[in-house]
Amino acid sequence: MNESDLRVLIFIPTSKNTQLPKQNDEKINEYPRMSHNVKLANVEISDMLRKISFLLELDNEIDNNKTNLNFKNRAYIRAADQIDNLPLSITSLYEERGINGLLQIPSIGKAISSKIEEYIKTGKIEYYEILKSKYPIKVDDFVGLEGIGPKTLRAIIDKLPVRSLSDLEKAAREGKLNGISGISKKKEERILKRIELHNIGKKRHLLGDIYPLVKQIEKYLTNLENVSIVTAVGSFRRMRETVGDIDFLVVSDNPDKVINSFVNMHEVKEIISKGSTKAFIKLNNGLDSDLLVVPKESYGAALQYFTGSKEHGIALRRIAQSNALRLNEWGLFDNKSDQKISGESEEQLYNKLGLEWIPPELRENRGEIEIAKKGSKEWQEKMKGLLKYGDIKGDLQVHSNSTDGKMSIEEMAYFARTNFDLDYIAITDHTKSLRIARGLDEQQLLDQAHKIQEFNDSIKSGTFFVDLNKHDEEKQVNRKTSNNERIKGDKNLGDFRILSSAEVNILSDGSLDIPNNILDKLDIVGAAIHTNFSQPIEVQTNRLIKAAQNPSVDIIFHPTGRIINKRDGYPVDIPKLMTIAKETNTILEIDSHYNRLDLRDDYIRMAIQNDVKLVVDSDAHHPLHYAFLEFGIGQARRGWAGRNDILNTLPVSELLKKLK
Ligand code: DGT
Ligand code: CA
Ligand code: CA
Ligand code: ZN
Repeated sequence: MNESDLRVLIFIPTSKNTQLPKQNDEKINEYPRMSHNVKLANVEISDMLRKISFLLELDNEIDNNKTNLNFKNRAYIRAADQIDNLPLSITSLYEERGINGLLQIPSIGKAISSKIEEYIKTGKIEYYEILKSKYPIKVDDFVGLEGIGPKTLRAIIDKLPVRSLSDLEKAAREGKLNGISGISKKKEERILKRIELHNIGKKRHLLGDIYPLVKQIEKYLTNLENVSIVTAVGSFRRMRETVGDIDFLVVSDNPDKVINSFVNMHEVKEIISKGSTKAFIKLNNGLDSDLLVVPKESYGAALQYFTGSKEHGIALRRIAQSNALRLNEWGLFDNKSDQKISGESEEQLYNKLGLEWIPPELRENRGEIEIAKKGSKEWQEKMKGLLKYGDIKGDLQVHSNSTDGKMSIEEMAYFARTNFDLDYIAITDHTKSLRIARGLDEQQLLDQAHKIQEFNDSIKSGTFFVDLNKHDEEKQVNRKTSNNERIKGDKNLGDFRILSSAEVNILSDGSLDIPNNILDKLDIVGAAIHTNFSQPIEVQTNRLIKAAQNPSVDIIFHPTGRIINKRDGYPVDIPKLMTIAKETNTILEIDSHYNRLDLRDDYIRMAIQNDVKLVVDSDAHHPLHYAFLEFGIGQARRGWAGRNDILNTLPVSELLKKLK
């Protein structure tokens, strides 16, 4: 994808609370336009590609031309990974730009784009149907099931009548897998454990997976006649890392019409129920969705009720009760007179209950209600200092195409500056022991640091962004949307800084794969565990402690190594890690990639209570991924993080002073 295309496509999620991320150019940041209906979600498309890859691999076992097939199924996985990481709607992209739009997505070539086109147009892919007809299994059940790949499954289905996940679970419980193609008793147990984890995971969707779809539906509802306000509420508004179902609240004086439009969206698979003010549907991607339509005078009460959490709501009701009031989704009522005393404004509703307004991310009944007493100085201070969505000034985990990133350092810098308004980024390519990512060795790291120094010089002298922009301008001649004005008008371009850095690999014994004398030549150093996950908790904790005690290590990246719904991460003694981090002045990262969100919210809170410093990074492998910062900030807020707790809210010079 080239820069000019990217700039038009790029999408920054809009904040639900307080400050919007700084958005200067409506055109660029606008969510891709939606037609009259909501269509295929990105996850549906990527799921389909994964299913094709899975079946190809099942088939692979008997195919002679193995190399070719391996190449092919990996191409589908790569395409699916890209799609999962794109914070913009593929269907909208296709509607706006046709097959050429699809071809701009990295890792999507002719063959795959035409299959995506077929899927969008017809809801089917012939190629998949043919593959599927060869195997009588429920493909959906097995794709993405960690630990039981196509190869194992093929061995199983050739021997046993296993067709679905529950068949497999049953066979594992009965000990029937043991013995098939090298499946040990231990592996059988592991398979069973994986199935259990998978069953839990299936029910909840990753926030980042559904984010674009939710925004799309929000927009669709907003554009309806008779609709004045639309808010996506529930766990989505609270920025929970996973979402069970998605709840929409709409203000309208014509609920019938809104409900009919809602249940008739193209994206709807099934109408579960439909009343005069509520509807409940199932979407094509398996996500359930609730809609509540209220009149304006009930908006605040409904917003409060429907945002939850349930526990927070129950606590508020108790407060209401003890004051002879009654709280429900229509308003706050006086028991005696039956008069409504609040309803339209959420803030007023909190006030009438003797509380200050509480940001949605904090509404989990984890102590917020006790502190948020009306007029409480402690609360007011906390809220004034609470991390906001525009507060992150620099991104300290950014990958370039020197390793597994998709774009050059220059491009990553350019988009960080022009589209995300960041003041600095650290280039944190992987190091040599991480072979799958073609990690850098000592010399390559030093060369990269040298190159970065030169970039910084040209940023200072004012040539860096100008050259990039010129290059971009040439490509844009025929394009209607040009945002050169804004870039020219931006006085601060020369203030940008690229930090030399690395994501150094922590080895099994806690040592690093790059010596300190090299690391000390970099501006900032992050370290992370990527290998050897299955060691006992003491071993893993000691690895991290040793890394933290290393004077060259500034940050521990994604400290627990989890992938939400996929793997738990390695076991870590978190309180101990916190203590050591504090003692050694080591920063812990909040990795914003929505499948990591690591540290998670409750650990963030724990870190803050222990005075451990944190940073919020995107872990970008592509400029679009800077948008993920939103999710990391959301988790930080859920952990009650203040600006002061998050070091990359500081200007770069001050940040560097805070390092070891
Ligand atoms: P989810 O969907 O599991 O990610 O979590 P939520 O919080 O979105 O929960 P959901 O969709 O079941 O309900 C949306 C909100 O509606 C919830 O956050 C609070 C409110 N709510 C639902 N059920 C109850 C209830 O039984 N009592 C009270 N007080 N509120 C409820
Ligand atoms: Ca929900
Ligand atoms: Ca719900
Ligand atoms: Zn990493």
